[in-house]
Amino acid sequence: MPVLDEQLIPVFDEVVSRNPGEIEFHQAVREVLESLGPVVAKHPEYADAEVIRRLCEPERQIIFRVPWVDDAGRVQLNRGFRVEFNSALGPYKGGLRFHPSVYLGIVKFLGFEQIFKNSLTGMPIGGGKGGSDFDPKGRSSAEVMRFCQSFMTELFRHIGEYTDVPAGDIGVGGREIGYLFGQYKRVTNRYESGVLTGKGLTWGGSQVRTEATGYGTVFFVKEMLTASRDSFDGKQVVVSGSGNVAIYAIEKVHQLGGRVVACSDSDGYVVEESGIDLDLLKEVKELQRGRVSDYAARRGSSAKYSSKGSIWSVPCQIALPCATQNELNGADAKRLVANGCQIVAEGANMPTTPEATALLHAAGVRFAPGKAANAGGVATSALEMQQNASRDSWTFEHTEERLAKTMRSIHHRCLETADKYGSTGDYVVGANIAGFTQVADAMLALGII
Ligand code: NDP
Ligand code: 2IT
Repeated sequence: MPVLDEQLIPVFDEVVSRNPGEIEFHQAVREVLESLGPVVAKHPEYADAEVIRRLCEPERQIIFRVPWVDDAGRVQLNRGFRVEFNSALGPYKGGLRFHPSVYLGIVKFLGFEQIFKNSLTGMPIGGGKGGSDFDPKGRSSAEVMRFCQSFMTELFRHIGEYTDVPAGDIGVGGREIGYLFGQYKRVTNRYESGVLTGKGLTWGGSQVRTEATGYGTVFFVKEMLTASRDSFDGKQVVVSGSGNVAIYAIEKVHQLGGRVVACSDSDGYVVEESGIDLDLLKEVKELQRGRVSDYAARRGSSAKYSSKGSIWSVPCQIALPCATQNELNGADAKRLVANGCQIVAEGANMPTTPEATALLHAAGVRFAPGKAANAGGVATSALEMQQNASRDSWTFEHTEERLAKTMRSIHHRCLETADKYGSTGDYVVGANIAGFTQVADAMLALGII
């Protein structure tokens, strides 16, 4: 495991003691701090102004009650969160996650990651994240609507196009953004398009936002392949998850000539040597809100479904974890290495455990961290904000080209920065340092706030 620079040990210890039990937040902070040794050595001004300690403390954390009534007339209760982490570069920006596992530690890890990711995009957006322990699974659309309306009835007072701009994440897609935007509009009496991103195309949304995270991850891998004079042509790819990020990662891999042979959900995974049938997967997941097992049943004997074991035992040259945090562990990394995997790129946020990351690194597998590889989603959200601000809308082609250009630029910045700080080819170091220095310099310029 990488070690922490001596100067940064007390900073990390303070994060652990001030945020007890928030293990995902500790993990995300540690992973960034591990890269910053050479930066603090070169730039004493950051320590003088306590930039890193301030960066690890959210600017504001909001926790609120979300009561709602289910279809049977019973009162239900959930907890809502919005962590406004850092606004040095722009209004807080980051998604909302609705999943039973959500608690403050998850929201803080995601908000912390978001600061550096948003900085890497080069767009004027700060970092934040929110969500709820609400479980949308098995709930009717009417229940989801009532939950979203209750959630926004409190959240509205904290957000705004110049303050904080939420979007989707796990469990929050176009349907939920619609209900949230509707309630925001109702309680504020303002058609403030720029307050949320991921909106529908007929009411202020941007082309390509739905596809952006998955497409962007694959564009990033394309840059990695191009750097070694290689391409997706004929490559076997495994994508975990089957939600928004996974579906559009699969689509772009197929468009670029690769073959995705497996995908998953939290119940199991499906393997299909001839390639996942994306039209059917979209129908099952997006239209019917079904499961990967339903997809497998519809495909018959060409697909093998398994509810046991790990998707990472499926041989591939490229692995794209696109489901959730810590879904790829040490044992999985060993399997990937043994099967000849060459590239792992994180479509999800922090899906690879620290042990797995270290094993992949030691084995020479090229590894793209989420804050670089999945930044295409939030970058396209920033393009949505631009279009809203100018009351304009761009074509699919133009927006996709902007996304591709952003991913090229992030890839370039990662490699250039890694090289400058003596870790040539290390995307983790490059992403962390490039993301950090831009925010840190802004924080220095803005004074002790
Ligand atoms: P979705 O809700 O659309 O899909 C999530 C997928 O991950 C589902 O297949 C789900 O399976 C699976 N999953 C979720 N939680 C778990 C779990 N605890 N164990 C196993 N599988 C799980 O979410 P997204 O596709 O939007 O998000 C996926 C990842 O990408 C997240 O890490 C998110 O933070 C990240 N991300 C998303 C962006 C976006 O724009 N949406 C942008 C950047 C990153 P099941 O249905 O069984 O729960
Ligand atoms: O993790 C992420 O970058 C997102 N969920 C998207 C955030 C956004 O504001 O588009």
